[in-house]
Amino acid sequence: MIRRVLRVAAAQLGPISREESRIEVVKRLLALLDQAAEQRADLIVYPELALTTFFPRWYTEELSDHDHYYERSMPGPETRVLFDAANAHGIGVHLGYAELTDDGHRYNTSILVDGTGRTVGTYRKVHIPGHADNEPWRPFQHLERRYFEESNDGFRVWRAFGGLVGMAICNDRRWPETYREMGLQGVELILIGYNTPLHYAPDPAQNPLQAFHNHLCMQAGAYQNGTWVVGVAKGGTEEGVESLAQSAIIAPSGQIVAQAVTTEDELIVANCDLDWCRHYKETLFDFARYRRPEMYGRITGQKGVEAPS
Ligand code: CDT
Repeated sequence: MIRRVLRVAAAQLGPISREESRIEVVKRLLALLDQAAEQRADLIVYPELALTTFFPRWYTEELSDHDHYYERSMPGPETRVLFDAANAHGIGVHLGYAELTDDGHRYNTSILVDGTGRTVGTYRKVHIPGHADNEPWRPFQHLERRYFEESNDGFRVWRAFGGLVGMAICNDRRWPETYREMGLQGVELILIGYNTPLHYAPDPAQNPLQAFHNHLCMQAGAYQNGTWVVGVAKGGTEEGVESLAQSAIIAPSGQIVAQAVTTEDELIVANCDLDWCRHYKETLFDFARYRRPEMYGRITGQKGVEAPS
């Protein structure tokens, strides 16, 4: 039997400063792409909001004051060179960016393009963390709820790279529903970019656990759905804010098979055998045999906690 082995490169980024131009950032992405080509990767996975600094940390009265951080098309004028270069190498690309639509909607988005240059799909972040109003008491803000809408597109899975591929973005990775929605579509590879500050203002007791929680949720999501998960950070100290690195490629067993060791631009590569997923999907997590959806009504029927009286 021919095994479906996809060679995946997770392209972690170090910080992007406020002054850095798109063209300068794309040069960094191209350098990582060159490494991915040298290592014969089939797919390169860049993180969330990979083209700019993490601008939701700054409050502006007018949303439009941050418009220069958004892309109006993808590929766009400054990013086309990246997709052309990837296509020349026959490498697929996953890239996170801020999307501003023609009719004025703002999404935290990722695109997946295959090795022939075909757009497989786009994903718009479902779980938008942080806050929408100015909260100057914080050492830095997390205004994603001001600058991005919650997407209602849901979690799709696409046939690509010889398998079944889905996407999620950063905070999505903390929610089991994210993985299960895709698990129920047979997903074999989930691509996730993240920007995770080490300081969590609402409960700093969580600060030392950031790295643990990052891997905990992605490893659990991989194992419980029998899928590969690729988590890719923009880490390091960006505009004074320290963010988690530790990008990881996780097998359907839940084991980490490759992990970044720096907080800078760094490529890690792993051979992802998509047929390994069957070991879990056809045994312990044989959904059709063992799941009890009739017992899980609250999961979709209820939003917040309703404690018994
Ligand atoms: N980018 C993103 O979603 N970051 C959040 C930070 C915590 S909420 C302030 C995360 O879940 O990692």
